[in-house]
Amino acid sequence: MRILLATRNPGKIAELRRILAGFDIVGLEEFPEIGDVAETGVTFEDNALLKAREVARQSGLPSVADDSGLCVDVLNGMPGVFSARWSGRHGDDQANLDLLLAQVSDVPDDKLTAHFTCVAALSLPSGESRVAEGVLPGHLVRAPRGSGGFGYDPIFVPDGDSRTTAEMTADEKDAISHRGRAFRALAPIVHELLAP
Ligand code: ITT
Repeated sequence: MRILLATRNPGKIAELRRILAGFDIVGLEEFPEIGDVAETGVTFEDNALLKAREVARQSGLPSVADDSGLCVDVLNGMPGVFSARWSGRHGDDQANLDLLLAQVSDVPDDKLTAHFTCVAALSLPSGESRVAEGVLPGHLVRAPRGSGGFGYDPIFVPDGDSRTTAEMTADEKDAISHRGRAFRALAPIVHELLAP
């Protein structure tokens, strides 16, 4: 059974292939006619469903999409769904991270709690949809460390570890990450809805 993952990010495609072994996972690079779906929702679930539904409608294939971000407690959960464009420059990881650090510069270290969240959505061409969530709790550090990962990884330390997620190998991060957790929670739902 073919499943379309609504992303052009090869890392996400590889991760979902590992978790949904047995399914034929393809990415949007095989569907150049499908353009980017605007993430206009106000929650991770809104955006994941928007993308999964639109891509399933256009492709005629069961489709999976995810939306994720970093939620900082003293900023009332921001940048949240705006994580990729917090600085106003979409996808500029360095600018987004610099702005966030500036915004928490006066906050005591023990108040720098935060979590990554990911919502993964599965939509069928019929319109039926299901979602699953993954969360990774932790705290922020002011001095970026590590060169792995992307986005806010150099300033995020998960609970139970002293390393930032940028100091972990890809496998170590996948095993605990919000995205890994959301995709693994979605796997039984995919099997239930799509297994022959
Ligand atoms: P798609 O094309 O697949 O939609 P995207 O760039 O919009 O990918 P996400 O929705 O997955 O990326 O993530 C939104 C932002 O949240 C991302 O640009 C980062 O700033 C942040 N983020 C999400 N997951 C992260 C992670 O595992 N490590 C660090 N930052 C992350």
